[in-house]
Amino acid sequence: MPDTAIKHDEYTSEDIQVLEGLEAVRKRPGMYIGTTSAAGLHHLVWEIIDNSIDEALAGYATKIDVSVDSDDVITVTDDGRGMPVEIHPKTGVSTVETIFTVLHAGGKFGGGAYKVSGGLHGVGASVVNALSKWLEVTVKKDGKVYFIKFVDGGKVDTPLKEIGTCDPNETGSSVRFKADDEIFKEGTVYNHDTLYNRIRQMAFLNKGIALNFNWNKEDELKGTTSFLYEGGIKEYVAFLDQAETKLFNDILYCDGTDKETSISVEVSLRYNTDYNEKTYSFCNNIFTPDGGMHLDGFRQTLSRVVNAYAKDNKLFKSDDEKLSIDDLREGLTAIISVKHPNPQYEGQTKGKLGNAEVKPVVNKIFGDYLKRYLLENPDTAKIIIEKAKSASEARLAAQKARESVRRKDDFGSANLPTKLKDCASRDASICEIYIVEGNSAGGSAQQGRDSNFQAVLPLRGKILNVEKARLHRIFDNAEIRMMIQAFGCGFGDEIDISKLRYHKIVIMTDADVDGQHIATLMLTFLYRYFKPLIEGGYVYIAMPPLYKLFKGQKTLRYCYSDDELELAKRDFGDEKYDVQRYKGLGEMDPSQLWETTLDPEHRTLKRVSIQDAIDADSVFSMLMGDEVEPRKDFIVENAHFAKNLDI
Ligand code: TSJ
Repeated sequence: MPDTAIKHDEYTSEDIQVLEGLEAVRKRPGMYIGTTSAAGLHHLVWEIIDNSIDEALAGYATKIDVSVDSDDVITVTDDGRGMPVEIHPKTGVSTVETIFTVLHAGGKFGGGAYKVSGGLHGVGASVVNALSKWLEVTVKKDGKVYFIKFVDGGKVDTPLKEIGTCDPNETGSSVRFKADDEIFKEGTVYNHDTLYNRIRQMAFLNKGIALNFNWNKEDELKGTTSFLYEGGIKEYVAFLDQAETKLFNDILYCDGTDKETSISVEVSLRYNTDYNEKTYSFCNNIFTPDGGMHLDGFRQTLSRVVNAYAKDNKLFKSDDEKLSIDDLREGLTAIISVKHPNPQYEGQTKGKLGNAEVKPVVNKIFGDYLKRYLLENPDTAKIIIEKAKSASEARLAAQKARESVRRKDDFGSANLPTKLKDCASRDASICEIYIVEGNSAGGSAQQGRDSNFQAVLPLRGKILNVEKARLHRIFDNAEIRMMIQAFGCGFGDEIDISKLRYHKIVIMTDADVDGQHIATLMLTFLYRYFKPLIEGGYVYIAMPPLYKLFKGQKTLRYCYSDDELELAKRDFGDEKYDVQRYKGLGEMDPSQLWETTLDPEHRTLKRVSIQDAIDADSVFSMLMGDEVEPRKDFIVENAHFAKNLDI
């Protein structure tokens, strides 16, 4: 490249504007990445990966590597064309430098390629740069290797230069960065399972792209996992369904693009013998927890086409028989994935796709396919309709059972369960309820708590396996009825958050495999019957310590993870101390439980996100489902998950 390419010794007015731009990101990072907690930290990685995904979707890259080399350094590499290195006419510096220093520059420099990244937050590489301690870019193209490095929130440290040569057939972009711990004050350590799950999801949602996840840290998770799904979301459905007993072998799949709007649609589904639904919708690779026009279109079409088929083929007993969409949801596993050039997200948490023009596109592409599929596969069509008919009958029976349960217990009233040790305050916004496993731990919690605002509900044994039970059976379970009464807000479709008696619902279980299992059960139950409580951020997991370091009678410190124990051991140097490993909550006396787990000043609570609940739900289905093989595989291959379910 010519010498005149980069001028860093003279600052022009444009340069100053650029610095101001990135400074704005550092001043108000929340505006750009939502939060500076762990979610925001991981968002930086998604932002970078999105760029490589775009390159792959444009047809130029086939492989993306994501590597974690230490706690806080991430490298993303693709085999695309390599970011442009020539001088950009508007900024006077190289395009690659521009991409990283001008806000929202990402899209403007493309060759008109279809860009899908940048959905929910979509802020671009410059924001990542602004929030990094340092960031290095390596580009391979035209047989040359280029390098540029930024430090301290986006200042050029090493201007773009050629650092070597390579095979001219070898091209690609690589970005390596370390997030700034002055911005991410809660820490810059990446979570293995968060990265693993999202990268796998990206691979499911983008068929044919190889995503390799390299966890290079020296711990028990070390290793490389390669994700490549030629079948895309069809394989996603198979994955979500692996623990279920399927009703037929085929997985339905269709895709298509509407020329006029450039909206593309993919739908895949199958039915299993279970009673629950697992339907997830996405726009531009981003999960839309509150659905929207793509999901509405899917449900409308499913109901319209199946009903028309049943009618035409005389599968209904009477003329007015009809399957509702709720009937068709039982046992359904489905993925709806759309790509839209200009998505609009609605709702308080922006989790709902608002573009009305998506619905007719889904109706057309999925409708034409489904109609034809049912005609060509009458046996499968019959199975689907029989399943929905039985759901319809069960729903009527459940409604009756619900009414009788409601009369018996009067869920809405001040009729509280005797096991509940309630708190004094009636101000729900400060009240907390600890749902505690086991009676001995319940006793410690009851004595150790601040009874002004902390209530305790001990649960005995494992709560009902919700996977296997239909709604009317759930309410025969005493533990579940107690929870419903204690929360006070109703359940299912009839939740009234204004009646919720505690704004923190804290699941507290032992830090062992059994405890994790019970936490997963609880989370699955809450996800299925109290979803708005999870969406509203009212559900938490307590984090009791795993270890106590002590000397004689004196407690030196508590450690909440193995990593923390290792760090603590280093901190102590030569000092002599003993380590106690807590096997269960019951081993702590009330004052220790207060100090470590209940006291708002010192405790750690994990807020459960809807994604956590979905992960628990699918882990749970896998561990509880009918199929023995996947369960065994899961436990053997993912032994670390059984230990740490990432909740
Ligand atoms: F932006 C970024 F830094 F976040 C980033 C971008 C990070 C990573 C890991 C990869 C990429 C990236 C960008 N991969 N591939 C590209 N491609 C382009 O920037 C590119 C290359 C050539 C042309 C062209 O028209 O010739 C156009 C584009 C957009």
